[in-house]
Amino acid sequence: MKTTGIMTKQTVFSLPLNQIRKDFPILSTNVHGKPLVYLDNAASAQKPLPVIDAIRRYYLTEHSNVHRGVHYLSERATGKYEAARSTVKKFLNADSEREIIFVRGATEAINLVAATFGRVNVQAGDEVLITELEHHSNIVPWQMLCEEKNALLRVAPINDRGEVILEEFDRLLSKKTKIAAISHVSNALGTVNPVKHMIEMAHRKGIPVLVDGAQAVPHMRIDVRDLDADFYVFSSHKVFGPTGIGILYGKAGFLESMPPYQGGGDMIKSVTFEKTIFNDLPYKFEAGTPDIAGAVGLAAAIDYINLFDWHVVEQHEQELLRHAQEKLAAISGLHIIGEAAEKAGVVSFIMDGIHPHDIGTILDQDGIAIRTGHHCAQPVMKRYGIPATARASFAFYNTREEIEALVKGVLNVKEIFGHV
Ligand code: 7TS
Repeated sequence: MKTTGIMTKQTVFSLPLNQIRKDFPILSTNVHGKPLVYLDNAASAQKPLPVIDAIRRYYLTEHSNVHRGVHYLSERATGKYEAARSTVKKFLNADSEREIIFVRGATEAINLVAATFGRVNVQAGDEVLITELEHHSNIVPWQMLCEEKNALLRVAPINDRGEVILEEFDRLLSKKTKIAAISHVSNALGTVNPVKHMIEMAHRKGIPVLVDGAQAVPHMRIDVRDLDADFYVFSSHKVFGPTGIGILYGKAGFLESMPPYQGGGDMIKSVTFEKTIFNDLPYKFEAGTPDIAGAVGLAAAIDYINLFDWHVVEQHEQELLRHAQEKLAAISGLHIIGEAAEKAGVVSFIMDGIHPHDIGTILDQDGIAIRTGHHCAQPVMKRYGIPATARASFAFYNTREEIEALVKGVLNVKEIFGHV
């Protein structure tokens, strides 16, 4: 199959959306006889042809196991896998490939840090600090750790707009805090946290910080050295790459001091029944055969998004967000949940007398895909006293016309429920 290669390096001031959308064939499909309007990008983004083709090409011509054989294909697969690591290293502006660990996704990355760094550093009476707007995957692993260790999980609250109250965050960073784990962008509200500032606050007290970047990486360029993040995690599938793979970035000093997460092949230097010598970074944390094709696909996704000028992407997404918020907020009986000054890619809303699931089901009949529910952020729902929201989430390939379709669809929902 030929890669379209439609996109070339962009130096334009607005996104060539028609061209871009051709790179994502699924966006041109019909759902229930209507053109698909895909606004569930926070759950998972769609994949451009260069990603699909890279995976296909890998299995057609390059596949074997990595780091094992002396033969041609094994060396080829190893080369591709390690080249993908270099691509990720450059993408995050990390210091070294040793700091880039391939994992299954953001969830596994956080579990890894909780189970290794946490197991060694958190003891009875210590504290772990998170915020009130975390996804369950940045709550539950820490809760499990704290229960096991008899430690305390502390939570920095948010205000009514959905912003972390920074004075509270600072106050809760105490002598007992062993790590702070904070999301960069909230999946339920779209709030962009001032993570650089929050990391500075923690570092002033000598506390390391893990940043959950699952919802940030698709919307902004990340520089882990500029942020000075100690750990930064994200999932490939939200950034236009394949499912089943993601990244744990960690500063080498921390990763070196941490015990392995899983034991098995590749993470060892030598094994006897008496003693195992663990491998060097990053392999110490990559037990077993990794998702090689996934790494190849993720690198292709990064190469693809690197074609764009990210100022232009951010401007376009902010314009979509502004437009959607303005139009939706004007509908009587509709309430936007999450009105932070800094937001990215997400509009969560509720409607008087209509359950979010009904909103989602009716929109689906119009070909419009949104997510409804608690978005794996039940504490956020609790904070607002609601069980669920309807959530539209955007990617750079979405258009103003799709926002219009959403607004029209929502007005139709109102009409069906007789709230005209
Ligand atoms: N952290 C945040 C902020 C997320 O939004 C998600 C997934 C995760 C972590 C977990 O990522 P995973 O790839 O390991 O599952 N968020 C969503 C969502 O908003 N809708 O579906 C998944």
